[in-house]
Amino acid sequence: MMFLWDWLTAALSYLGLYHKKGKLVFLGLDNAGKTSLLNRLKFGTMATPHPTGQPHCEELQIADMTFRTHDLGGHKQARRVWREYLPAVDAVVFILDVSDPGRFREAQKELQGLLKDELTSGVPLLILGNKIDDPRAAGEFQLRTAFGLHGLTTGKETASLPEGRRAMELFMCSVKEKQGYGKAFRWLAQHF
Ligand SMILES: Nc1nc2c(ncn2[C@@H]2O[C@H](COP(=O)(O)OP(=O)(O)O)[C@@H](O)[C@H]2O)c(=O)[nH]1
Ligand SMILES: [Mg+2]
Repeated sequence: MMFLWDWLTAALSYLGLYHKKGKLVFLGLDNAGKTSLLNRLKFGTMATPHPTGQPHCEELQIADMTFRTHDLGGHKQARRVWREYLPAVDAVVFILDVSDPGRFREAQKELQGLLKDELTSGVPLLILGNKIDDPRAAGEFQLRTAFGLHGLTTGKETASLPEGRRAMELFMCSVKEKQGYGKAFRWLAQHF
């Protein structure tokens, strides 16, 4: 038990979430890497997170932090489900598969919908460009262009935000190679 607790504490500390309380939701198209990321948070294992009874939704709780995933795109039903959960979230993580430019348009549509959503208009938004280990991966600048992020993001280093702006930033990562998301979550943790 002690060992497990140490693991939990270490994992949350790494992400800047130790002693934090809140609900995070991971959104993105299917295949973006949401389930893989959730599993990584669960001590880097491939253990299966808690099924929620919804086919495209999973939940993981560590101490006072709750992490939840929802697949976007396609199904209207799925959209209703995550919107019902959204009013209660403290931060949103939007995950993109950077190795699949064929789905950038579809992903961008979902991101636009999210950016326009009044339910989460003030909530910090972390955009993760996942799968940078893949040889086909788009670069960060290319991704910012494809997703219209130039001038929208608020800075990787700054904790203080311009008046009235929501915290928003893009970080590149590889869940597979355990790269990039630690820094990204530490950025996010400053903002809720
Ligand atoms: N190359 C690579 N593949 C990844 C990475 N993260 C996830 N995957 C793979 O992408 C596929 C979809 O991942 P999954 O977590 O199920 O995506 P979800 O549908 O968003 O939950 C799986 O085959 C993963 O192994 C990554 O960082 N790099
Ligand atoms: Mg999944």
